[in-house]
Amino acid sequence: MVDLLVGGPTLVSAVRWEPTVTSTNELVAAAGQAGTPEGLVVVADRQTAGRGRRGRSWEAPAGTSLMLSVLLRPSLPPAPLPPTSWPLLPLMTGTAVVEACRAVVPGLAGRVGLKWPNDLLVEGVKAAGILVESAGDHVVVGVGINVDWRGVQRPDGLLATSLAEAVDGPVDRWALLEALLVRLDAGYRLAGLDPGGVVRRYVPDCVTLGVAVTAHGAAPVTGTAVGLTPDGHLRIRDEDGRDHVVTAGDVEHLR
Ligand code: BT5
Repeated sequence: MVDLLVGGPTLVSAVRWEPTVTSTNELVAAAGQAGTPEGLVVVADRQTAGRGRRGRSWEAPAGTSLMLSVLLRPSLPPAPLPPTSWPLLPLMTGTAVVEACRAVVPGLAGRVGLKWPNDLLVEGVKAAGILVESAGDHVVVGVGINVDWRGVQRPDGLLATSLAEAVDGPVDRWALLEALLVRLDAGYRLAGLDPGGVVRRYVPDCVTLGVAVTAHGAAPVTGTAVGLTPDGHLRIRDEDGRDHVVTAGDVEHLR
């Protein structure tokens, strides 16, 4: 992957660091509407209205996490991605996140994985989330990684871990940011060149595969997660041997 980076990452056009924002996704979406070029990155120390998927919230004590959003315009050269392939971007981002975490925190190797579609789990507990939102011709890729929550009062009732807790040692937020942007750049360019490769690269890190799950959607489905479709949808085989394809929603690991 990295050999495609000869000449360095080209995705990033500007990086803005903000002490406090409502939501980095909100800021970058507004920039996208205003015609800002691809590659704006907004990083915040604290969010007052951090967003999760489906109207949920993302909470993180100030200064403990890496929270950022990147503006993409996937229809543009050099490797345009047709809108039909935009749903692959969350999976591409998940791969970049897990690879960056492993690269910067070697003690995590073998202990991190992606719960479909794109929660980063450390030994089964969530340590990062991804929110990809699109409007018109732009896409906002939002990533929140719990970097170091040691000794920090965590939000009430939240089952979460952080990278530093997992390895019982410090983790460099800025090294993680750099590692993530490099991998997002590579993954994004590869997605444009070979959309089918996004799922192939994602599968080895997906800890949902082979696990008994319930997908909570309009009609809940329980069975074994047996694979992904080329579009990145989850295939669940129920106890009668019937396959169900789940395109979105929340999946619960049953063991
Ligand atoms: C996500 O949603 O996991 C996507 C989170 C994306 C956050 C980033 S931060 C930078 C950018 N700007 C934003 O405003 N958002 C993005 P979802 O799968 O819906 O998970 C949300 C659920 O995870 C919540 O309902 C909580 O149960 C749980 N949660 C909230 N904060 C968490 C945290 N820091 N660590 C682990 N779990 C958390």
